[in-house]
Amino acid sequence: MAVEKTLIMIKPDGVSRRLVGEIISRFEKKGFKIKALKMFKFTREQAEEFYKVHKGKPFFESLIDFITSGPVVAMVIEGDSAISVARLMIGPTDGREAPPGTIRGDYALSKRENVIHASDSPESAEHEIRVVFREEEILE
Ligand code: FUP
Repeated sequence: MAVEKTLIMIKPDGVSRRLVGEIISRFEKKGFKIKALKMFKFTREQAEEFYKVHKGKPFFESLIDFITSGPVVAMVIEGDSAISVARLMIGPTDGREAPPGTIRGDYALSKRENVIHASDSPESAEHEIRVVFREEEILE
């Protein structure tokens, strides 16, 4: 048992399709605590910092265009094994391959516009939380 924090982000397609309540509800019902929550629009600079591990990859520019195209909703959730459990809940990157029952499997039909992001490791969780939230915005 390890209590972890992870960064969840509903992407611009999820917000414009009005899936925010539905998606937050899934994480609450699973048993996670919400420790921070905000809606905002990424600047290009902030988005490039958030996704810096992908810099230089063929899809990088298109990913930055997409993630800065509208508001996102980000939250820090906390619970047992939060990082790996959240990854199971969102499903594989490509919505066409994500199994039904996962968030991408239920709501996405694209690899780029795939509704949601969740940190994939303790290192990325720490980095992503730091890019999006100030320390005082996260509850004890
Ligand atoms: P994931 O961790 O499942 O969000 O996926 P990755 O870290 O591999 O990729 C980050 C984001 O880049 C994905 F959510 C969508 C986008 N992407 C593409 O648009 N095309 C690709 O071929 C791979 C990723």
